Amino acid sequence: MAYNVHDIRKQFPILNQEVHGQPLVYLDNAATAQKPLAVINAISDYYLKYNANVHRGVHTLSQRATDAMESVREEVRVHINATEAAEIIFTRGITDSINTIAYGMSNRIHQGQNVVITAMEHHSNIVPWQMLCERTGAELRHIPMDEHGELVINGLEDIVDHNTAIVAFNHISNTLGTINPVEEILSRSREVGAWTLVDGAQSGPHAQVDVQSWDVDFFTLSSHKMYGPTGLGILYGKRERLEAISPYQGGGEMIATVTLEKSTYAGLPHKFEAGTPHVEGIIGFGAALKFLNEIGIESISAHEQNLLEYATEKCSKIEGFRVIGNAKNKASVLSFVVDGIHSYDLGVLLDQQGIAVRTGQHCTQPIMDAFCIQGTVRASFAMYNTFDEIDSFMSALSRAVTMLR
Ligand code: 7TS
Repeated sequence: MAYNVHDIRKQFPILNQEVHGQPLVYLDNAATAQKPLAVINAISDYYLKYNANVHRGVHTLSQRATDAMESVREEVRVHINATEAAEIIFTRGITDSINTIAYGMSNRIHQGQNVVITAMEHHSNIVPWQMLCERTGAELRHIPMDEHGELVINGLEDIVDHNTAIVAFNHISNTLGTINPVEEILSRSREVGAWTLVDGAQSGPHAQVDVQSWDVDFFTLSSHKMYGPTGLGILYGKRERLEAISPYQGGGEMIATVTLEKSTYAGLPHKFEAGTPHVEGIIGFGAALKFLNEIGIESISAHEQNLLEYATEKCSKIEGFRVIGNAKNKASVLSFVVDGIHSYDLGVLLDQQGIAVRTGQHCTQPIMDAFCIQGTVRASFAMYNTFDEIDSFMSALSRAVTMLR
């Protein structure tokens, strides 16, 4: 079936509005994507018909809420091809997922070992590992990148060695759009027996991932970047890995027995899900996943690639325009600077013309340092963006540049 962006847009009522008297052009999708009616309706249906706490009530509404939530766990399992639903943990987001693993590994790692990340991680995949290294005396290493924003993996054998406890890296960079060579990095990590974690924050809406074919230990997704609700992350972990680490939050529902002196933990997935979960979020995410899969991630990604190529070519006509991140293998993120103009000023003038972009460091300060810049303007595309919107963005950008020069 042909990709029909106009039909898709009808599912996102928020897009149909004016900002500062101009039609909204939403190009901040790498920060968070808009939500289709299917997600909004699923959440409202839950609150209108079966709101209840889960896993605790004998009553009908609680059963319905529990069934709805657990069926999403199974849908996620199918989506990423995990072996069993118990390997799918609901967290608060990517940040929470990574902290869960970094904290959980505290008593498995010691001085003399190392943790490997890359030069292009989001702060949420840097700081938790720095904290782990501070606690344990382990060394933090990184895989460097070149001037195109591609990882330099020819020195991988020296960086990932027999003392590497875990290698944690993103599939797609939120700032550069680079699609990283996941399989090469995983393969080297396996060779030395290191654990692996892939941050799929930016790949969730753009790429289909099969965790078994990757043979990755941990993989994490963010609901709100996949057209689902905020406050929900997915943490996949191989059973034997999840069983080997400790939970970092204690509380209700994650226990088997509790006395005033001592507690024992529940099995997977509950061991990592202390407290009342984000039931509405999980139900909304189930609807988002269904919506995404009905359109098809491959079709969406092909559409976004066309938008990226079109926008990149158009932008190059603006004097002083420089793309930050021109990897050969790149997703639909266009980060750029315009010489002599602060990214924040461009962002404000774009907003005045109805264009929503993100400006600044994008929680990736080390990338800014590597490119010797203070920040970028970032336009990131989603399934509902159109070529006409790119034209509006380009006209608005030209106008902003003229005003600021
Ligand atoms: N990892 C990557 C690659 C990300 O892009 C983000 C969020 C995170 C981790 C953190 O996800 P969270 O859901 O826990 O916040 N990235 C962005 C962004 O690029 N603009 O706003 C949030």
